[in-house]
Amino acid sequence: MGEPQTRDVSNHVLFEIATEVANRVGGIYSVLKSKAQVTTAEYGSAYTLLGPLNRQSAAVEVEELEPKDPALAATIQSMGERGIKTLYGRWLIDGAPRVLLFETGTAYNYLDEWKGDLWTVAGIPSPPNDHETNEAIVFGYLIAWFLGEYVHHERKRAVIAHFHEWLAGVAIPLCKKRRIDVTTIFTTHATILGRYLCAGSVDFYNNLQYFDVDAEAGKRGIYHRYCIERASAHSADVFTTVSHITAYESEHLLKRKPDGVLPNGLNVKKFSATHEFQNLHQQSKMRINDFVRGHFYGHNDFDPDNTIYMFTAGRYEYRNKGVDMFIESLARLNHRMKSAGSTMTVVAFIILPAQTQSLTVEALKGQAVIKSLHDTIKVIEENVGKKLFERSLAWQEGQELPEDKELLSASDKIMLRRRLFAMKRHHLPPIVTHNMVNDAEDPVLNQLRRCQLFNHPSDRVKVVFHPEFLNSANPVLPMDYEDFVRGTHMGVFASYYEPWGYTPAECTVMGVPSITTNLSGFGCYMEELIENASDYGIYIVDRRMKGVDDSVNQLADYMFEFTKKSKRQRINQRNRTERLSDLLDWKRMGMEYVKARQLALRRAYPGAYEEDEEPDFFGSHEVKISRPLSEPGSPRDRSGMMTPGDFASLQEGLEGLSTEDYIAWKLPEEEDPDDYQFPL
Ligand code: G6P
Ligand code: 1S3
Repeated sequence: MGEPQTRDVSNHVLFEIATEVANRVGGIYSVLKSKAQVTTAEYGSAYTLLGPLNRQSAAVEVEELEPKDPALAATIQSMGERGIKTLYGRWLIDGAPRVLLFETGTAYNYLDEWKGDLWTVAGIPSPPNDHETNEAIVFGYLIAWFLGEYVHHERKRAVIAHFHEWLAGVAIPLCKKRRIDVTTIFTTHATILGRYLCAGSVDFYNNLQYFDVDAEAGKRGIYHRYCIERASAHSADVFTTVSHITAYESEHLLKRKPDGVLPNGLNVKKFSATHEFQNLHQQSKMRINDFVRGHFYGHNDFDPDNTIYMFTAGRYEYRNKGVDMFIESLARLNHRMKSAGSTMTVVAFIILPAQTQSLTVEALKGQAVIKSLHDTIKVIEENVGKKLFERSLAWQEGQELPEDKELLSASDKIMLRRRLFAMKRHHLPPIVTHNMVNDAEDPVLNQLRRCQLFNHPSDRVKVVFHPEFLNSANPVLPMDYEDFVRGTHMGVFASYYEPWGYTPAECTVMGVPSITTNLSGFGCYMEELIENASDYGIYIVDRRMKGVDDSVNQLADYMFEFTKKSKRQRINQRNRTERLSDLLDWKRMGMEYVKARQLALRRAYPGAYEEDEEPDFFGSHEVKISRPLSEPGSPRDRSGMMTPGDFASLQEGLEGLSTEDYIAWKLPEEEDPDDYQFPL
């Protein structure tokens, strides 16, 4: 590197590079967006996110600004003079971080030259028609270009470039080869090969160390992508993943043991009292009730008060996200509830975006007939009210009280009868809300059919497949995802391949119990951290040591036991679940990012630190959260706090850094539900 010892490490600059900056695609967008607040609090204007420009989403998410940092302004200007268009501005989210977005289209004239160069300097091939890879190459070369120019203009401060995922990783080997004076971190949120292998029918975890990685990538036509990911992992100063399970996978598939684990946090908004989120649950549940009444019109023979709403949601990766296991377990749950004569009903929602043509007429009709029933009853209510008032005014002592029968006029009765007739249905309530592009081959629909989950009146488990993400402008289920989650009773995420898993974590901070597996990063984290996690509404299905059939039964058991809880027990459990939310707050999880950055600086600028030896940033601790106060104590209880990185190797020795906020976390006091009033 040019002048390694001269840069100021304590007053450094941070760039975070990803393809999902101000551009929602998947999990990385959630990571960057929710983390922005803690990172801007730490860095202020020394933090900038770099990403490709997607004009459509930038138009609503980014407010354009003039760069104040002279090095940044000079770099943008010089790239601009060579035809590269950029957008610099503030991302309009909590924390309002600065972003610099590159219009990759303005650099495509360099594509062939850069592809050739990538082969020469890193031995990475690139086939002609892989658009995603072409984008990754152009973006990577633009980032390397940017960083090279930036450190030429910024001579004093050290620069950390933190890259997320292979799609943003091409610049890392380039930084190494060109000896650009920056220190790099690469965080992988999954491995390409792992995702592909798991989606097939291999016994992934038992064979991890035996895969012939090049051959497997070649067979799947992803060798070039795999090369980019592997080169990113190997050329970065610090290599990290989002969980221990993905660390293990990376070690075997990418052949570099990660330096540490940077788990995903959330921007937790705490309520001053627990009953506030309980009230929100009730309000949202009422809105789900409205949908259910419409969807099941003519078959509303189950009592909303004895109904449990469960759901799964995520990217449509049928096997990886465990949707196969969820449906099979629902079938077994249905059988058990029927055999046990349960009076409860479970409505299970499957929310996975798939290719659809439109909402079905039946789904729209369901909401429409209920709305007109509602409207008619309102008119009748008014008529009856008016009549009752008039009769009451004319009432004399000694007369009979007004009779209910007289209150309903003949025309009211006809109106009502019409609405009731409109609700007659000669077929079962549908299992899907949309017309699917590939109905006959859709894996979810086919499995629901195979398991005969058809919403029959005798079924205790009803299903609704909503193949589109939720939003409040949807005419059938008009709710945003967050409101929907709050209104449900339980999230079920039976993942087989899940490096972290935001969905159960989001449930936790909203106080909604969830089921996850010990193959998900989140599940492993919670299992390590909490004794009797199920008391806290965190159920973990064993998909490691059990056969598939046993795991399915365990999942069905968890759900069945949950249906047996009383309302009071559910309320208590939600309170406990919500108390775990601080555990997932970026204020705590962000500590691992701090450690990774410290390690990156030490590796690039060892001369700037007094001790020669690299401290064990990710050291290990033996601490566990004990069971809830309202559960009987256990002599095995351990107490104290940790973050997932503590199970691996970045911890300790962070001079001048207070770990208080992150480490000395204690469970908040349990609020007794008797202390507040709620209608049971
Ligand atoms: C919250 C509300 C209560 C409501 C309860 C329903 O706790 O504050 O008013 O009775 O939710 O719980 P459930 O599990 O039946 O949806
Ligand atoms: C990945 O997104 P996915 O749903 O494809 O990254 C997410 C953010 O780190 C992570 O939560 C998830 O498990 C991964 O799988």
